[in-house]
Amino acid sequence: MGLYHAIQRRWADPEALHAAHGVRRRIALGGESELSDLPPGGLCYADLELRVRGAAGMLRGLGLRGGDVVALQLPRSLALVELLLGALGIGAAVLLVNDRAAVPELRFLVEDSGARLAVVLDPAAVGGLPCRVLPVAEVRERLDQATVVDSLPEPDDEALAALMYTSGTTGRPKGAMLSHKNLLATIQALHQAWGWSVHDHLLHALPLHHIHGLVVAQLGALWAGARTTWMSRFDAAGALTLLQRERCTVFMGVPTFYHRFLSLPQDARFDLSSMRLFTCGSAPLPAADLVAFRDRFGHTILERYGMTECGIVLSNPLEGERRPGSVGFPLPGVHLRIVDPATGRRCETDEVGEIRLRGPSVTRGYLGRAEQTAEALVQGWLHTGDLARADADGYVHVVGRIKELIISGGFNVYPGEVEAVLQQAPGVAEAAVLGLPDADLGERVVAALVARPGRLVEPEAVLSFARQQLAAYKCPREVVLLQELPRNAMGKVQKNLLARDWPV
Ligand code: MCA
Ligand code: AMP
Repeated sequence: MGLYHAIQRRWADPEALHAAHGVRRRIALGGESELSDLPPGGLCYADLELRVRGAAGMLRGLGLRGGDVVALQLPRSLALVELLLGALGIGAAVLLVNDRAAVPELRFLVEDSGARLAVVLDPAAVGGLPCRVLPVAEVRERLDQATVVDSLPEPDDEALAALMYTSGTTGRPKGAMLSHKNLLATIQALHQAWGWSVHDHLLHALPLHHIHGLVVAQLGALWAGARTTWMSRFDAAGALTLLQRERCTVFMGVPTFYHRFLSLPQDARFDLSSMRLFTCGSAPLPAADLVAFRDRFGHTILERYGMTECGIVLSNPLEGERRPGSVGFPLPGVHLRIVDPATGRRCETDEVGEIRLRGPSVTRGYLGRAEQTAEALVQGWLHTGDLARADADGYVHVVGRIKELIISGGFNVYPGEVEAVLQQAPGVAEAAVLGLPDADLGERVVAALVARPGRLVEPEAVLSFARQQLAAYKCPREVVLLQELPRNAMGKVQKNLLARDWPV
């Protein structure tokens, strides 16, 4: 079953859509498009389908075929959704790129993925790479002139649908290969678990280039035949105003969103009576924030857990207790083990171990990275690198990570990737990057640097160098200069000491 085909069949399914509103009139997408390409009243499902078939025609016209990869670096826009679904419709796979990625990051992704076509903001950024390039500035016109494709043979459900890049301890991001089946498994499981329906109205403020914003939120809503209202950039007061004004029913966020809701002045009041579901994930939601949000806004946030490599796999229940500090239970079809990472022994109740998973949503591996695939996937079990315990009632509590990962505002930052860049900055000999607790972002990125002998290191110069190479959210917010980094007897940098004594 192809992902687009499966979604499209649901739009045409009278049970799902027609009965409630009539498919020709049901609004799929509305709100703010950064390319201003949404009609003022929003776009209905029937028009979206026509446009997707147009995008499929355009992509075929550019020589794209089933099995090819298309890189999409577009801001939030109808064009992005058309190209995404159009690519899936012809059996091509998509690679979504942050519209604020630095040039070297974009080049790496386009090259590593072997993309045949790259739709990018600045064509010069991918100059010299062996792929066709289409500037975002030309996309709208091309899509509008495209010939609509009548027949789209359905791709196999094991075919590659998306390459989602996540980094690793060694620095370079690696592309998790997600099939149509993998993505559908997450969408269908959440559809049931969260009670999505055609009557839902989602306020969407997450970036569209991650599983959370793309699959869980956007494709989840389209699968349900629900309405989506887009917000270009998240702001707390603006989001709550929209929830109230648009009478939305569903909102999905990272913990930073909720922290910012709670930071609004106490006298800021919003009518959230239309809402039926607030979900949270991508990083741990402090239990106190769940409780404070419930007290202040009258809704209990539903926290869930996921990972690019497997989509969403654990969730608190829609009905029943949503336990603060917990990510709930495995979704149907997901097999969970919490094990001692050293021995593989299954942990007892309340004993902390690594989360290991298998199920239909789990990736088959990383593109062209056999070794890293073998490390992450052992006999079909995904080793997540996250530490958790299951309590006596089976609720899973994520308590930490084995993997070296910083989650800042819901975005993953891999210290190794940032260190590799900082070590090339003027005058820098060594760099240690770590995450410190941060009320707003959960964790913030900071760096300790050691200068080359006889060289002066200017933190400002280092940061401006880093900004050329890395998206801004990965760049350290604080930098300190040290004579040497604290190391243990094995020579390993003791980041725990740096964190404990910060600012060292
Ligand atoms: C923006 N900036 C950040 C971050 N975001 N710095 C550190 N950490 C961040 N997360 C920087 C910008 O580069 C900019 O820097 C300055 O902050 C202000 O930019 P602005 O856009 O105004 O930022 P913001 O509004 O404060 O953004 C915070 C945010 C955003 C809205 C929380 O980070 C966000 O949308 N996060 C969601 C991440 C997400 O969707 N993750 C899901 C992946 P300067 O001014 O210096 O240029 S995880 C996933 O998919 C798995 C499966 C899962 O479980 O969900
Ligand atoms: P990503 O690789 O961007 O998909 O991020 C996946 C990681 O986000 C997981 O391995 C966890 O470390 C973290 N994560 C996602 N959801 C939660 C959550 N609810 N609580 C704690 N950590 C989470």
